Amino acid sequence: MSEYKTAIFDLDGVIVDTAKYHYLAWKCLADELGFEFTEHDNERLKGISRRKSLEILLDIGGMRLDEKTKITLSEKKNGWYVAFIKNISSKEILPGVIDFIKEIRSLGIKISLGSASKNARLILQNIGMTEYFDAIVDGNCVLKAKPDPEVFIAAAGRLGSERRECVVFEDAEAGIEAAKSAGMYAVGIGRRDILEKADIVVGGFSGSKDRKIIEELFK
Ligand code: B16
Ligand code: MG
Repeated sequence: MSEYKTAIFDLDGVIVDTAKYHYLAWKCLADELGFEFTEHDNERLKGISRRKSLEILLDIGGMRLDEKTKITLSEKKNGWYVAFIKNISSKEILPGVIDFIKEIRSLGIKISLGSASKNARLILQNIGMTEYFDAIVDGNCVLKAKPDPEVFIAAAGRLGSERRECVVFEDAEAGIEAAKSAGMYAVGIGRRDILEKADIVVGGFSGSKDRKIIEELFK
């Protein structure tokens, strides 16, 4: 029988691809501030908190601003982002995820969200997936953002699971680092060259080869 009893899913990039909306919203801000922000730059912002993302963005633009302005800009970006995700639906759920969650749930595996986003509940509600989670831990529940392990440790705690019993599914380097420092098994979703610290890396939940590999973890 498997040593893993709990699966913790990151949201953006694992369950739904909202990265494009984060990018558009940050780009609106960069445009307004008068500097270029490319999709390549956006890779640096994946999986990390809104505040840390703003710091990186300002660094890219070579700008130094006071605390009050930073708060205003961060709220502004979030306003655009929330407007972009307002109409997302189940159509944007990444292929194979629901099916995979249903399957491991039927094996008795507990499911938690472990996301840096403060908008996670809104997204889950819009895509109709709230009910699949036994626990939801998001950016509102933690003080320290990924790569700090707090979000995943809190998820395990909510479910009464030992850290070594948890498998984390993550698409960002910072998230893989967080899972490993939490002492959990880390499955990278995406590219092996970016997620090299993960225990294994798969392209997603729908390819038959990838699917077999991740299903085996819970059997
Ligand atoms: P918000 P995840 C992360 O979500 C995103 O990947 C990251 O780009 C974003 O800055 C962060 O959430 C905070 O999001 O501004 O909505 O609070 O990948 O941890 O699910
Ligand atoms: Mg992510």
